[in-house]
Amino acid sequence: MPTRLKNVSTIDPIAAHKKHFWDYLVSKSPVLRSLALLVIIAYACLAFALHRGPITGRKLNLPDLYEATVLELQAGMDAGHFTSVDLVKAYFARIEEVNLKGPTLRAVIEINPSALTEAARLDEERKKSGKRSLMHGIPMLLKDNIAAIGTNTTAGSYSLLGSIVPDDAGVVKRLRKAGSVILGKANLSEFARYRSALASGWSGIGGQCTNAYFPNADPCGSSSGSGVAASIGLAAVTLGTETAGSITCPSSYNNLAGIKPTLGLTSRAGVIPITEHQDTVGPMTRSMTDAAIVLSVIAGKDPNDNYTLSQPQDVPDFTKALNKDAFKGKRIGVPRHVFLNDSISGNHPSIAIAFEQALNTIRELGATIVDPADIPSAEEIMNSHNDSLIFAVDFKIQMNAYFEALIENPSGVRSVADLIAFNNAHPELEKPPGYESQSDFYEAEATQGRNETFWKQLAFDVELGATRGIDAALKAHNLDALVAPARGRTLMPAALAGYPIVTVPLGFLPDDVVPVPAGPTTVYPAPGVPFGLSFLGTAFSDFDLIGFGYAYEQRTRTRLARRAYPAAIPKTQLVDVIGKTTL
Ligand SMILES: *[C@@H]1O[C@H](CO)[C@@H](O)[C@H](O)[C@H]1NC(C)=O
Ligand SMILES: *[C@@H]1O[C@H](CO)[C@@H](O)[C@H](O)[C@H]1NC(C)=O
Ligand SMILES: *[C@@H]1O[C@H](CO)[C@@H](O)[C@H](O)[C@H]1NC(C)=O
Ligand SMILES: *[C@@H]1O[C@H](CO)[C@@H](O)[C@H](O)[C@H]1NC(C)=O
Ligand SMILES: CC(=O)N[C@H]1CO[C@H](CO)[C@@H](O)[C@@H]1O
Ligand SMILES: CC(=O)N[C@H]1CO[C@H](CO)[C@@H](O)[C@@H]1O
Repeated sequence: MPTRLKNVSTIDPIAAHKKHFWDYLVSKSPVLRSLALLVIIAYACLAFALHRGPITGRKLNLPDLYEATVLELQAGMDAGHFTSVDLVKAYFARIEEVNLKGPTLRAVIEINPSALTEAARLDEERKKSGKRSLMHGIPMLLKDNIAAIGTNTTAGSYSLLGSIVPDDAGVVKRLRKAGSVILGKANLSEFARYRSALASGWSGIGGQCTNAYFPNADPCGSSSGSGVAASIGLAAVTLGTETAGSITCPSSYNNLAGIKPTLGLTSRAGVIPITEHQDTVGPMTRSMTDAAIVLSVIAGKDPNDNYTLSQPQDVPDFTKALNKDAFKGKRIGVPRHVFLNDSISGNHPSIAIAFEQALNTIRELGATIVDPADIPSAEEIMNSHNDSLIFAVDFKIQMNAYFEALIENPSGVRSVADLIAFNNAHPELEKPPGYESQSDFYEAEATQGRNETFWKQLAFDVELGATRGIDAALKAHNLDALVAPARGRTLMPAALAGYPIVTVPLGFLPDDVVPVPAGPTTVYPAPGVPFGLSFLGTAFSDFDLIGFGYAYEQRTRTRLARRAYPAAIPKTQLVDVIGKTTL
């Protein structure tokens, strides 16, 4: 069950207290007894009033923003208990509490200055003509590599600060049409970590984002801010992007439901690119239901991204996949070789223990577990770095085109070569101690376009990930999906193949884990940091994987088994903003 606002007081403890007090008084004088009775009645009335809220009982219906679901927020707005404006104010206040103050999570890189105006307009419209969709008035954060007119879109780099994009990203057009409110932009590993192997979650503009489950823990990347913001309710839902693990890993580390869709299901138009051969946009949310709602809005064809033309004729309503019986009669495989090997993944042993329990749960839910169901290309995938040439070549071509298409860029940067020079000229902004490297940019700049080697390697990658990878394992054992811990190499075959991954909470690292440095200021592993479970399937099996993620999530409800550390939990709730004219 979703958690509600904490009650100021509850009736039960008072009743217990009353009993002892009463016994004591009864043994004394009748006058005292009458007086005490009055006091008790008054106290009980007060407690009851505080508990139930004013006459209408309205406060009972206010969802706790730490966990609030899209459906709860819709119900509250439909019932008139609060507005989208209230939600925006509450989320702004929650961001203010923890982003640069207190635990300094640096999950949010920018607030959308028009969010309140957009929300007010959508509130008016709801009153007049009802809601456009389940996303109407729902405030969300976009990873800062997703263009939205009226906000900066920087990928975390000063080279793009103040740049004017030619248009909204394809997914943003769909979200606006559905009535979502763009609350702001989320911090990320700069350029979605195509710069160099810098600490996850760091960008020049946004600084070092950290996990809400342990002070200074690694949030994973590159959709770090989206992950941290969703994990503690700094927005209703968030969007991330994945090229190789950037939705899956931060969903895992931040206790979320994440969907990395099949390549071509969601448009990349207007998204700061790494490679069109792997980039995807997907939801990062606190529940599979929210993720399915968001994906249903953002999926679909876009003339500005021709990969979307390969998707099936009709995009399904992904909320129809939310079936607790999704595992019944299904065959789920375990790609044990390489992917369950801790000496390759570096996984803490507690992850494997939780994973074996998850297999039992999936069995109980009606699936046949095929174990092992190895991926034939597993070792080749582990040893191959073929994607680095694809990234380098595509980044140069696509990033140069992105810079060129900008209507304005105050930094003057118009190419990858300019970007390298900009970073070298502004080390105080882009090369603070511990974050100096831009080796990927140099590697990209040295490439000469999509030559014969490029096409060969690309074909080889698809073969590794798909034909001799995920599809081979599925076919050999007649499987519906594969399942493995999210952390480790699990994401690799899906990255190379352009195949979907659905990730849900699996567990938390134990309290006796000794924190180890993971960057200049971050640590991993660390006590209480979450880890996820990933379902993998073939192209456009997103619908089925959502069903599996949902059935597992509903049975286990792992997310609320542990909360963020106290200082990282914002205190502002809807009750603090409703009816207030100023914050
Ligand atoms: C972009 O960032 C600059 C610098 O912080 C700021 O002055 C400007 O208002 C921002 N633009 C938008 C559209 O928010
Ligand atoms: C998309 O269009 C580009 C040229 O504009 C072309 O090179 C590429 O092959 C097309 N991709 C698909 C999947 O149709
Ligand atoms: C796990 O990986 C290590 C390192 O590659 C290897 O030596 C070991 O045999 C593997 N273990 C299993 C059970 O495959
Ligand atoms: C293609 O480009 C890559 C990267 O620049 C280079 O390493 C490779 O040798 C080139 N292949 C051919 C056939 O020119
Ligand atoms: C909304 C917000 O808090 N934005 C901040 C993000 O982090 C940068 C760097 O610390 C600040 O300059 C922004 O104000
Ligand atoms: C450039 C590169 O790393 N190519 C490799 C691609 O993967 C195959 C199989 O692992 C290797 O044989 C190539 O050398």
